Amino acid sequence: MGAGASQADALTGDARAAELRRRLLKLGFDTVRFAVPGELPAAGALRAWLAQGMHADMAWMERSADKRADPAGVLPGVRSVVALGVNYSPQEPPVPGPRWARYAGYEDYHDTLKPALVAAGRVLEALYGVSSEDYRYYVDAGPVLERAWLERAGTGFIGKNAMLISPEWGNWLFLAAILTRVELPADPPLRGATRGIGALCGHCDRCQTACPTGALVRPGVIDARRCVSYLTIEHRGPIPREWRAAIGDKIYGCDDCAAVCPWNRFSKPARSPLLVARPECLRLPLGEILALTPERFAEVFRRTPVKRVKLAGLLRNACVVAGNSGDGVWLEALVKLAGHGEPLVRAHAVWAVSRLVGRAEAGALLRGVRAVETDPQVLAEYAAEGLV
Ligand code: B12
Repeated sequence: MGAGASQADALTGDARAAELRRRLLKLGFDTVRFAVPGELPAAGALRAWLAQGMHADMAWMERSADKRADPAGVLPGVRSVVALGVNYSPQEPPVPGPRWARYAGYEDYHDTLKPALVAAGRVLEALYGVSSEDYRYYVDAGPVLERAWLERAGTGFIGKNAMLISPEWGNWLFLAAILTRVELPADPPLRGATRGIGALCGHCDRCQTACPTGALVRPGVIDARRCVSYLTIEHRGPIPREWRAAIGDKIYGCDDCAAVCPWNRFSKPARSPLLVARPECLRLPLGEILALTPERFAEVFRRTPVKRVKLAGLLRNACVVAGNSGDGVWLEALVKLAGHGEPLVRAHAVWAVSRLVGRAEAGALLRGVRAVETDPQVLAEYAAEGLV
């Protein structure tokens, strides 16, 4: 660690940490707390989770497991974790139409939080006389068990829904962490939080009951292979047929296990300047989504997290939602999508048409596109629907 003269040489340890907290809050984080690294129970849970294949196709979770389990593997000599959260509880009630994960109503938090993390690093440098070598910041994408660190720092506790739940903000916090070689005074964990997963949930198990696919296989443990969030966002290929009906009207991500949590009664409307609301994306009617062109997709979802699934992924999800709607009004658009350029979209459109009208009518509606279909994945979908 560099011994450069710091801006706050006059401040003693605790006063300097208080000044750090004050400046980070001023940057737009809603909660700023400190933890001391050490063995995390979650590290063992992570290994068991990976060993059971619950990470689905997220192979990067395996590759980064050692670092996630031990932050010293990320930053040798790490002495503190700065645990940060940004409240994103939306001010507007959800609109009718396809359902989106709430975080999709903001510009991508990875991008909008990053400048504040850069600035936070500068604050550390100024207050402690360290260099940029002495810290690493992450939001979501780094090899860091963010929930576990925020639990250790006392921001909240890990609930039966696996979420970091804050008594002050409920479930709606984006998390970020700074690992640093600076020694900071640790904040205490919440009373009772460390007694184990869901210790502060009591007898409540609304999240486990609410999960449409039974993905919360044990309290605090998500099997990503059946989590709607994974299936509609992270997963690239066709959505396994067994889960499509349960996805219902969810077009991107799922908040069910978080939304039913009684601790949300403490949530407050988001007001951080680090969030850029984009509620208009969430108001797009299903008919417009089914008809999206690459240009329109890029325009509407520019800078939002939705760009991650790309147009084909969103159309795939939209077909599932339309198929589950029970509403024949979408048939025309779906038949058109059964002739789309992407096999992924064609396959889901075939499923949706068949689900809406049954085998005989679907066969008639799809006859034209079926006659020219050559892709094995799409042909398999026709076969599975008995439309050979
Ligand atoms: C991979 C990932 C996913 C995967 C897998 C989910 C999962 N549970 O791991 C998928 C794609 C399914 C997913 C979904 C979602 N995610 Co996500 N995801 C991540 C990511 C990148 C890594 C998580 C990870 O390490 N998983 C491995 C498992 C083992 O860890 P875990 O569930 O997080 O952790 C807990 C258990 O192991 C448990 N645990 C701890 N000790 C013990 C001990 C025992 C004995 C047991 C049994 C368990 C246990 O606590 C561990 C953490 O401390 C993090 C960002 C990050 N870098 O941390 C975001 C993150 C966890 N996701 C986030 C969000 C918002 C979501 C969604 C709500 C998005 C949406 N609306 O669709 C859903 C919610 C699903 C859920 N209830 O977990 C937020 C959570 C915010 C919060 N307040 O908790 C994070 C922190 C991103 C961020 N920076 O804000 N996610």
